[in-house]
Amino acid sequence: MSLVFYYAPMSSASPTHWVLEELGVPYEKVKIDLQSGEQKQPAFLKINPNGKVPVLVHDGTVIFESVAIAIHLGETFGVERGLFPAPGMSRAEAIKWLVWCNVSLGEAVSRLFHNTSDRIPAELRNAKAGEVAKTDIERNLRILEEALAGKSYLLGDSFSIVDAHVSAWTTYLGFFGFDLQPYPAISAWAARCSARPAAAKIQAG
Ligand SMILES: N[C@@H](CCC(=O)N[C@@H](CS)C(=O)NCC(=O)O)C(=O)O
Repeated sequence: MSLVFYYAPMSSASPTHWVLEELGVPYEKVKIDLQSGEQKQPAFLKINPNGKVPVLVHDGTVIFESVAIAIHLGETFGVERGLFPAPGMSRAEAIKWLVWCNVSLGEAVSRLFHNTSDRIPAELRNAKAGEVAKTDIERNLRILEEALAGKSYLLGDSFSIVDAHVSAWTTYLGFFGFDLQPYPAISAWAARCSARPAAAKIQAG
């Protein structure tokens, strides 16, 4: 079995990185230098025509899109390790939160980044669009807060790779200076998740 993970530290690849570490499966890491534009070079585009990380190559099959990778890893390695639900309603909930994270929360975070980060050329940024993105993130955080109220983890009492994937995104929000204090259930859950040994390995890059 072969798993090759193309990534960049502190990027959209971090949720995948965390999931791989939680699963404890052997994998090869290949760091892509986003600053130098390695992701747009022909060698990488041959692997992922989108020119983005993360990418996972599993026994020669290329999987891009971090949420697709999380679902695949969960189904393939997570069930037997108690880190992803077997098919059924709980599996449906797992997929719901993973997809929500990228399509709803993540999309707003990406808009915030593209309209406010100084890594984006000033002429491409729009302060008003950045404000709208911030409001959308706050609305999504209220949804997450409600889902976590009275629960230790997103799917109930036990940690799953869904928590790793989603809390990697809330950690990323912290780098934007987003204050999670007004969301006590998210703050407590995020602290539980980031205390896991796998989380420290992600920070190390
Ligand atoms: N929807 C994709 C987003 C991937 C993505 O935006 N990756 C960024 C890293 S933060 C990237 O590789 N950007 C490089 C570029 O666009 O040139 C996913 O979830 O995998």
